[in-house]
Amino acid sequence: MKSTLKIGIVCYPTFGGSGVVATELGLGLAKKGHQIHFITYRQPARFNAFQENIYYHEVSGEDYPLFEYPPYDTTLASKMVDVVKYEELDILHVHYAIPHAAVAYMVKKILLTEGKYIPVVTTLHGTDITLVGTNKAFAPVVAFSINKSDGVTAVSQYLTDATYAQFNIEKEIRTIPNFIDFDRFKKADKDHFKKAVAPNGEKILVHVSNFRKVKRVDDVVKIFHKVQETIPSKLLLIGDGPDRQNVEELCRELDLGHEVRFLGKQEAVEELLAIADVFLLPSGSESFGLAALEAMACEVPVISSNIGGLPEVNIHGETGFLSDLGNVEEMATNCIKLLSNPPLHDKFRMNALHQARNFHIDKILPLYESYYREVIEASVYEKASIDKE
Ligand code: GMT
Repeated sequence: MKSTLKIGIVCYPTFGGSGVVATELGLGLAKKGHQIHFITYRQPARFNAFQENIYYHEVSGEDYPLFEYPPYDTTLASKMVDVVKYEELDILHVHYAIPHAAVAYMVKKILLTEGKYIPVVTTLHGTDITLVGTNKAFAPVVAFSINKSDGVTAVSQYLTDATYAQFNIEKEIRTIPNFIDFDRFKKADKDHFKKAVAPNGEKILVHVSNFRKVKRVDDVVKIFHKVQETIPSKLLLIGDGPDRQNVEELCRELDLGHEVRFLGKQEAVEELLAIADVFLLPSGSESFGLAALEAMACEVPVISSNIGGLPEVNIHGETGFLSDLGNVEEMATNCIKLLSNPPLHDKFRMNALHQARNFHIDKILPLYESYYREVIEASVYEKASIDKE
């Protein structure tokens, strides 16, 4: 088999975790010499500079008076067919089952009519299974398109198990965890930054998310409210989304106006993580918790819920503390325990870094590369049996 591959990556180009993982994966694979073709409706958020071996194919929305809902799936499928054919791709890797896995199946069928077999790997990220996927409006298509993918990966053992539990899955799901690029996420000296945020040496608590209900940003504020009663501190809220207005109102009610800063969507999250003392992630559902891993790589201990895949990332009593969903009292107590005990805090910082290294990009990327090769090899037999039909 060729030493480098031509890979099509389909994802949501937003700040959501699945888009971030897909983009970082593409960037990492391109550095290793693979040719990467992103197929999406907007340039992915973290792909913002020219890089060798990377191509971007924009899916344009078709507007026509008849279309109350522009048929994105159809335009995406047509673009995928076009790119697979003309760029002679070896494999398609689609991130987030809905609608990408179903569209990939259609693409496969279209290409088969021209005698080309394109293997498809689907990566499940979380809400495509746990929240959206279980919705009756999507469920049959999700199960079908997972079963029709040539390869399926999930970003945590929890998500693999949850997928088997929720759907009738005939395929082997390979767990390949999310990863971290240590060239980017690392502890850095940002003292000037720290002084601007916490001029009197206050502790800095950070939360990053897309402010959806599932992230429970109101719990973040409630935890902080308790912490700042004991420890002078500031809270940085990074990201934006539907719940932001409610969270802002809660901050006003609790009179936290001067202690909480809403920073909105930020490209350089690592610069803010570099000044953080604790990261808060009390989510109601989290298949992995990439934001927590990014914090840990910057030596920031994590206070989180014990939901979903979070215990695979954040180790209770070592890299941070985990609590039952909604137990803001305990989360605040654990946060105070850490922040008021510098030797313990330092130990947790080092443990967090150590644990993050288990998810080093150099360890995880080869897992994807060998999985692609496995899937491509198996698909040769698949194609041969179809040719015989
Ligand atoms: O939850 C989000 O913020 C976005 C969502 C996505 O798919 O874009 O994130 C999911 O995928 C991430 C990357 O694999 C995981 O780190 C998140 O835990 C997961 N979110 C949920 O399961 C709620």
